[in-house]
Amino acid sequence: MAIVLIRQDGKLDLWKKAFLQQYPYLPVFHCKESHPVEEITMAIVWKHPEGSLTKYPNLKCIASFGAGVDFIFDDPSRPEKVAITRVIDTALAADMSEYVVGAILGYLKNMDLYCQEQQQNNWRPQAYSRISDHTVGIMGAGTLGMTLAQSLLNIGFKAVGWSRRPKENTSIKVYDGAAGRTDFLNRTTILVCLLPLTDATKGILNRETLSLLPAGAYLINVARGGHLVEDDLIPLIDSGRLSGACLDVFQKEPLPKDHPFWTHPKIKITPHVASVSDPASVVPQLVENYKRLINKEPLLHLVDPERGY
Ligand code: NDP
Ligand code: OXD
Repeated sequence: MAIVLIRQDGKLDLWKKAFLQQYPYLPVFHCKESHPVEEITMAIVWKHPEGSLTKYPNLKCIASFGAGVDFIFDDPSRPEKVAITRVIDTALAADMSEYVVGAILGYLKNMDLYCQEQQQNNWRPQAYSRISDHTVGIMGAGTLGMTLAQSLLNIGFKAVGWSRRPKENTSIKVYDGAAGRTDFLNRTTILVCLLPLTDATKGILNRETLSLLPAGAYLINVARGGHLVEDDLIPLIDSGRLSGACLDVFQKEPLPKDHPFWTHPKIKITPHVASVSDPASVVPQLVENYKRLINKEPLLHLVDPERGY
């Protein structure tokens, strides 16, 4: 039994080193070195090349390096009966909260505008808003969403959430399903998308749904680019329906150089860095699942293939 690491972002050596630092005798290979394909039982993947999983006849688990698994379902050649797992990690959740809280506070205090003004030596004070003026709506009240909810409550924000299934005993009100979506959006002045990308959530941030927000609401998308109908965003901002957006994820990444989002003054862009799996923090749970495979024990953080997350 052995592990193969598959990713294309130049971080293969870094991850392999992290595994071996913590588990020096682990049979872990990266996909660009010679490795025994018949022995591979676990493939740990991040945006792997389509078709790259087909060469492992004894694969038992496809593990995402991150929280999302949409790119695994997107590979039509993935062996369908193989278990899929994802990362659930307190550091990943804390990082996401820090990013979103930072983006929200920057928005309240016009920080982006002042960055632009500074480029032209302009001294032009603007009205700002306060934490008490806003209700943050967390679309996707799951692992990351509920951690964010707590961070927001800690600093005095009102927050609401939205999930697929009803939830009880939560720190914030969580609306659910299609029936709860309109009420959720009607109350939300800052919308944070933290949904998984599935058939049900693709394109969910569109002209119709975003128009259910109060006029002047702000959008933060830190989930996946496929949630946003990109052509709908700029007209909504230019008409004043939305006051702006902070986007960390895009339909095509890297965002093409000629994309209109780059130059829009009310769109803030970051390069898919809201929260990045930290090898030191995440390696133990990946190795725990490898040991569980060996011992034929139930895997942690299994993804439901029917739900797609
Ligand atoms: P979870 O699976 O823990 O939470 C997902 C939430 O979305 C759940 O509350 C779930 O509802 C809800 N949901 C799913 N489908 C629907 C639907 N059709 N309608 C309403 N609600 C729905 O995921 P995580 O919180 O761990 O991660 C969320 C996403 O964040 C990841 O899938 C990934 O795409 C993205 N991400 C982005 C990062 C970045 O750097 N930009 C970093 C890490 C993650 P229910 O509770 O009922 O199941
Ligand atoms: C993830 C991500 O899903 O980094 O973990 O986007």
